[in-house]
Amino acid sequence: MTTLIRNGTIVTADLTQKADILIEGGRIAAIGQGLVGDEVIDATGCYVMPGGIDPHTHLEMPFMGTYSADDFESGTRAALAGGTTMVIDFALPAPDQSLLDALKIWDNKTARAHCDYSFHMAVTGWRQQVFDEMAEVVDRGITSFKHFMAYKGALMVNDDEMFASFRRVGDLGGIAMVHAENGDVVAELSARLLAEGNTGPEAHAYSRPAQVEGEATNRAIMIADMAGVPLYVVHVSCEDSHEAIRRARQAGKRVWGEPLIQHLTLDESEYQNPDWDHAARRVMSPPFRDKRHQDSLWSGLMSGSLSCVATDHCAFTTTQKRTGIGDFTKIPNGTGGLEDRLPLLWTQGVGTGRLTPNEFVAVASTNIAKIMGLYPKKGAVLVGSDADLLIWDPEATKTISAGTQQSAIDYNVFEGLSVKGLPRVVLSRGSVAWREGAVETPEGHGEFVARAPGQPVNRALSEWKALTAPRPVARSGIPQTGV
Ligand code: DUC
Ligand code: ZN
Ligand code: ZN
Ligand code: ZN
Repeated sequence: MTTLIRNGTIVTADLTQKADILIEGGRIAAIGQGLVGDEVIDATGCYVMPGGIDPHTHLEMPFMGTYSADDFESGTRAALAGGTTMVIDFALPAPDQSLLDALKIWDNKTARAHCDYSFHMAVTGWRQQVFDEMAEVVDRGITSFKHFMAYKGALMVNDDEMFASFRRVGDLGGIAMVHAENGDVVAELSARLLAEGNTGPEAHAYSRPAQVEGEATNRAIMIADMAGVPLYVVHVSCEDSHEAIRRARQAGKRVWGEPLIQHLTLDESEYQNPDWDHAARRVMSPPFRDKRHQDSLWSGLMSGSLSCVATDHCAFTTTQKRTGIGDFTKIPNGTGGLEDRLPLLWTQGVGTGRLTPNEFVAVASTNIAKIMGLYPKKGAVLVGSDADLLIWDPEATKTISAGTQQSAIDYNVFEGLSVKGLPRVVLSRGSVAWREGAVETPEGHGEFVARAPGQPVNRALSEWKALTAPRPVARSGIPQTGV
């Protein structure tokens, strides 16, 4: 049984061409003219692109006394409805928990996934067991390790822990990831705001100014450089952080930045809305910023200093958000976006001329696949690649609304925004996964995708060489210190 996608224009990160695609056994078998297949999907008037990859989701995540409301069933259903054919979620051990035990728990969450998935592993505490287990985690195809520089007293790691973990990740050929906010300063500002009687959701934004993100991003970059590890900075929301990433990249460091569709679309005025629910539903970390920061993120995507667009999809219902009434620090942090990422990015990026269709594919899929070790299985339209494909109608429109979304929550932070550019048909490993408003892949169709580590990189740091070089020995035979 073969499937033929006919009459479309294939758009990849580096090429636009009119050609048909033949699919067999879940993979792309041929690309060309005059191909013949059993089942034919007509893509007239559409672009055919690699499926979106969301490198940053939190499905059924235990967080701030509750669980995020979308699980791997509703989350992957939302993903497919918006053209995303793979998500990378976070296995999140408690600070004293075994990484492998946490992985077992996250594996068990995925039984009903509608699309493929992978994991990053979070490092929330540092000890010998964690060091030892990291090798096994890499052997199981999880090659990226996330570190929280915020959430003091819960998930946060200190610099000594981060440095040790980064070195281990580097030695294993993995990628270090950071949530870059200065957790000590956030905790201090939060306590002060509460003491002054600022309990509402707008204080959440005041407690996490752009400087806490800029400082932490700079610090993580320097620590990664000393540790000899590539660094991926999640949810870059401001110029302060983007500037640090730009500078690092210019200096030849392997650092990547990931803005979210939320920060590219919404701004801090959302927190001034007099409706408590409206503002609290938009509480996430980092918070939304002003237009200057938004412009910086768009320019980063356009120039290549920022590499990927994600969602950090971590959805909470209004009831869950209301546990923070009277204390903004108890509002579960997080927003949704899985279903809306690609249509919004297309509308605001390609629709405005800020991104070409090829650049859209790069930041929504291909760059992510390359950085995360998935390419060319994912993120590509090549013979042999998984047939995770979008038949994208650039003329289709809709108004985003909670009433028609797949997500399990009762609102949508993008409510009322119009988009132009939507998936008409979505394929997951050759199976129709979304067509005419319905998800078609069965629950359990989604498979874990193992990733291979890369070569250890970033070893050119001259200071590091000096630190590790044999130390000169004094005449007494005692090694000199302090060199
Ligand atoms: N930020 C959020 O808003 N939610 C989940 C975790 C995070 O870092
Ligand atoms: Zn985060
Ligand atoms: Zn996150
Ligand atoms: Zn389902």
